[in-house]
Amino acid sequence: MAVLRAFESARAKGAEVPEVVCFEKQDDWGGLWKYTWRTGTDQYGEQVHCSMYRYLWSNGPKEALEFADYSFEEHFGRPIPSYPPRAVLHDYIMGRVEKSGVRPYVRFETPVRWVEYNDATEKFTVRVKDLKADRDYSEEFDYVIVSSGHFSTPNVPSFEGLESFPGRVMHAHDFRSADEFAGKDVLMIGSSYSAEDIGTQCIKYGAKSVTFSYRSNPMDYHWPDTFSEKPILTRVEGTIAHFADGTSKPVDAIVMCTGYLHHLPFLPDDLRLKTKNCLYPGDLWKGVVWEGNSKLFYVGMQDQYFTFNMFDAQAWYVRDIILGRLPIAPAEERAADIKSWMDREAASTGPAYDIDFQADYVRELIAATDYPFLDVDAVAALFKQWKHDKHDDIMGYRDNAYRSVLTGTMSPLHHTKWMEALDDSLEAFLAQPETA
Ligand code: NA7
Repeated sequence: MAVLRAFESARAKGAEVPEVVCFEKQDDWGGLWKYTWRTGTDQYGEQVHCSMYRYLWSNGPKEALEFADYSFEEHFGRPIPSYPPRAVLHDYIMGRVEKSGVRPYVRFETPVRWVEYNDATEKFTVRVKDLKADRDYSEEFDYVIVSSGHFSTPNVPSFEGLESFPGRVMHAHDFRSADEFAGKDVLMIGSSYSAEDIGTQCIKYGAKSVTFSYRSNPMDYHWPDTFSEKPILTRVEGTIAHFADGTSKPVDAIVMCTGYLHHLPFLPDDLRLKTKNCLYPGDLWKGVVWEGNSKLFYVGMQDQYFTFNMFDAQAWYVRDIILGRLPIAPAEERAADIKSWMDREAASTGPAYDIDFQADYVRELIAATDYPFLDVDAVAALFKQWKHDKHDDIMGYRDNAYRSVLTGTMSPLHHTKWMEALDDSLEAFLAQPETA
């Protein structure tokens, strides 16, 4: 959507833009933000993209993800609180893209099956499947931009004894509703965003206890007594989970919050990005141009502090390369640039460092195009404040309010504390009195 918007913005300013086709597997746009109850495969046998769950509220302040050219205030007609539930963020994203009129460029229910580059014609052949018509077809393109996300295909490890565990075992990707865990002792494997969010949510909706099992480091928040952190799970015997420190605990269910794979089965080896979830995947100059073929681009493949606005910054950058407005640097320069970013990431000292790293990256991209001004430093400061607020109160940080870096407006407090706000609908959230 960011790429479509980027081209549309150039067109609106009088640029001649090429024909753009967007192939989308789902039946509507919204990517991960498009919720479905489905898990596993969909009605066509395709892998379900959605990793979202009911009751998901933004885990970062909305002021940090605002599009530079479309404020939340503009969309909702008034200031709204800082941590909206999924439906509200979805509405915001949709509002902006619907307004831009780019829907005709998207072929829905059309997953890409294979992409091939032909050296002789210097074109890509893209083979897709029209799911509704049950028909395969191919088309040729000068450029390909991979924007299929990387928080959709679950990374699912295994642990001894799971075969005979009597309770539910699932990955966060398939988690939909915390209600099923009410009254239960739940074990979360992992110590990142999914573990933290699904764990806190399970307690919010009545789980008896949540145990986190970490591979590298505990999260070390000030957890209420219903939570505990254990080192890695070593085995399961019946309902008893055993951990690396020799302790054990009976559990009713296990949720693997073990992250996602960059799964791009429609690309051959020489075009396929292979990376773990990190801030600067290798082989991508400026984080977007494929080193093996500079007519192939990737948008949004990084781990993210900056999200929507980083995708925009990348989309505008890619657009300008395609429009011939930005040059591709010579190979040696590109390699040195990639290396310097990767070295810098490797020297990370923690979240504040990583936030500054991504802020610098986004700033560099924005400076090269006509993307509207975004106060990247102010956004970085917000992220640091957010980290601080989480550290202070992991169960209550969503009750804070922040100032929009776009409009300067201070967000109102939500009418109900997050722990007590059990209805995550757009209507319930927006029932906010304007004077709150
Ligand atoms: P992340 O942020 O990629 O984190 C994955 C977590 O899973 C992390 O704590 C890993 O431990 C852990 N992990 C991965 N493999 C294993 C195995 N084999 N055993 C135990 N633990 C493992 O994914 P999330 O789903 O939490 O967040 C994804 C995005 O969602 C996030 O960026 C936000 O934008 C929202 P590690 O610390 O690497 O040892």
